Amino acid sequence: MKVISLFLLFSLFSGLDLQAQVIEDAWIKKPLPGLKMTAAYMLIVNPTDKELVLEKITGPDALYYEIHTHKSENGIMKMRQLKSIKIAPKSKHELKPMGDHIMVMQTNNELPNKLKTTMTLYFKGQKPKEINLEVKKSL
Ligand SMILES: [Cu+2]
Repeated sequence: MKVISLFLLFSLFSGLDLQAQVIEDAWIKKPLPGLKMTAAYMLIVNPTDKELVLEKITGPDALYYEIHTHKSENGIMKMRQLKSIKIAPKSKHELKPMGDHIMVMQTNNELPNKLKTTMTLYFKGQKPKEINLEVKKSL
């Protein structure tokens, strides 16, 4: 019995440790009138000793979410889809306009009227993490 409770305690602790990533300043751009897509940005902080891998995003505002980056091709900035975003141990990764971002596709009609919304981030090997985002106009 003692062994089992110790084991439970240990898994509880390691579970907390795995959830140690921090999301700061998350926001989603209010879709422009008539447009059914937009993008979301945030700072992902990884204070742990292990690499963080963001693999998937879901949310209530759109049919699907993709991870994108911008790449210059012949002097023209183009968006490219990525399979994941890796955040090295003890480092930060900023999703920002003209950089890596979360593409929000086939948005619903409610999103432009919201002030706040949510998304669920799926990091490899971790429990899904729900985050809050501000809905705001482009800077
Ligand atoms: Cu994009």
